[in-house]
Amino acid sequence: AKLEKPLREALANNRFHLVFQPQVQPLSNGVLYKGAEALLRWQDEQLGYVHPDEAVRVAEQLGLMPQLTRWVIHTALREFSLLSQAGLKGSLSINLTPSNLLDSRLAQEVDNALSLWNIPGDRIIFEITESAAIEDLEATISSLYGLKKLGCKLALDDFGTGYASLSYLKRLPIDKLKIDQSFIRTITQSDTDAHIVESVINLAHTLNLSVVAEGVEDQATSEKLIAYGCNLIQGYYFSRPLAANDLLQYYLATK
Ligand code: G
Ligand code: G
Ligand code: MN
Ligand code: NA
Repeated sequence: AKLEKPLREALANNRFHLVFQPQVQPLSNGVLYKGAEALLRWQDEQLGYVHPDEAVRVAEQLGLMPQLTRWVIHTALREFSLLSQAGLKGSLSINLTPSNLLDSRLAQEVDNALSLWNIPGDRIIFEITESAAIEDLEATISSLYGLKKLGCKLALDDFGTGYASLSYLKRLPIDKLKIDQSFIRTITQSDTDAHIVESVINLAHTLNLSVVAEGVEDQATSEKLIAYGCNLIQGYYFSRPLAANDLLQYYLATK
């Protein structure tokens, strides 16, 4: 793979960074800040911007996903700890792939990082992001319980697309559901998509899951989701992903 050498070098030389996208609860007179999702960014000297999906795909192929994820977890928790000392409240969401959950060291590493940065586990949400189907469901579930034992919350990401299916809702010990942006984007134009989203929100609430909608780009979409009872909104309408300091400014401005 042409990305092998650059990826190995980027891992060795700390060439990645993270951005943070706010998740909010819209109010009639502003927004309530609830948390942010950490998103990987890689700006390579030669290749330019490499999309995180691509970086993750190559890391999976090369068996480098444990290292990449370790970098993400440590960096995200370090930055979150500094931001929290500066006054940031709310949660931090971190993406994990199904392969991460088959790494038996994961929960121990998260535990170590939480202790190192003095972060209560219940401020962290792990988003299970599909890059492949979950293969070993028993091992995955036991790994998820390892994270839950640390107090962390779990979200099923990209719900409605690809592999993220109803059987996962039934079997995984999750707390939240993130509805994929491909459904959200069209709810103001397509009655079918609007009905699907409304039904998924109702289904989630019946199962005691809270719902995050992502990819919200305008007020009409946001208002429709709120009318449906959606708990949290993430999208460009409220904020693009931000550098750590800009996240703090965003939070302070919403207070
Ligand atoms: O900002 P956006 O283009 O960053 O993200 C694109 C995709 O990359 C999303 O599906 C997101 O889940 C994934 N992604 C972003 N950051 C990470 C990360 O740190 N780990 C994993 N596994 N996926 C990530
Ligand atoms: O991990 P996940 O698949 O949830 O990744 C979130 C992705 O969605 C990131 O790539 C983020 O940059 C992107 N994103 C978040 N909000 C919006 C939005 O309002 N519009 C678009 N086009 N992308 C968004
Ligand atoms: Mn995500
Ligand atoms: Na998603």
